[in-house]
Amino acid sequence: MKKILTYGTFDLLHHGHIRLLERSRALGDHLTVAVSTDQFNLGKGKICAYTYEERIHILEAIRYVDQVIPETNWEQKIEDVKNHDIDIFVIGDDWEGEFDFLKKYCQVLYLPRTPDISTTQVKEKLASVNK
Ligand code: C2G
Repeated sequence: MKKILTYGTFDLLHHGHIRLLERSRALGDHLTVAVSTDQFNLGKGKICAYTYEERIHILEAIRYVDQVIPETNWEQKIEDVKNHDIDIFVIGDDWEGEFDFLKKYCQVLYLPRTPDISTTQVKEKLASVNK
């Protein structure tokens, strides 16, 4: 069984997220998604619209996602790859090169981001229509 792993916040889920998850799952037989906790997001400068519990509930409902685990720090990836017998680490190419250190443990892929959509854009669009 080829196991895939990716990480993210996945706030205000949109089709860019779904396309990333869809392409990731298509690389193998099982996709684990490590979802950033609210505490970890504060460190990323992100305050989410949806809580961690809400975000993992949404992700667990997605057909491409087989398992959801918490992302609580920047240092957990090597252990996650080892503990979950991961074959491929995948993430959007906005992170190009950032996780090449994982190449010692698994294949590392950066997938093209979906253009013209982001959680920030969704928030801005909502703010403008509610003025
Ligand atoms: N993404 C995408 N296209 C978009 C927006 C996002 O492909 N238009 C991808 C990102 O590249 C990432 C995933 O969707 O692979 C989740 O995006 P975020 O929730 O913004 O995740 P991020 O804050 O980048 O967290 O340790 C890694 C970090 O936790 C990644």
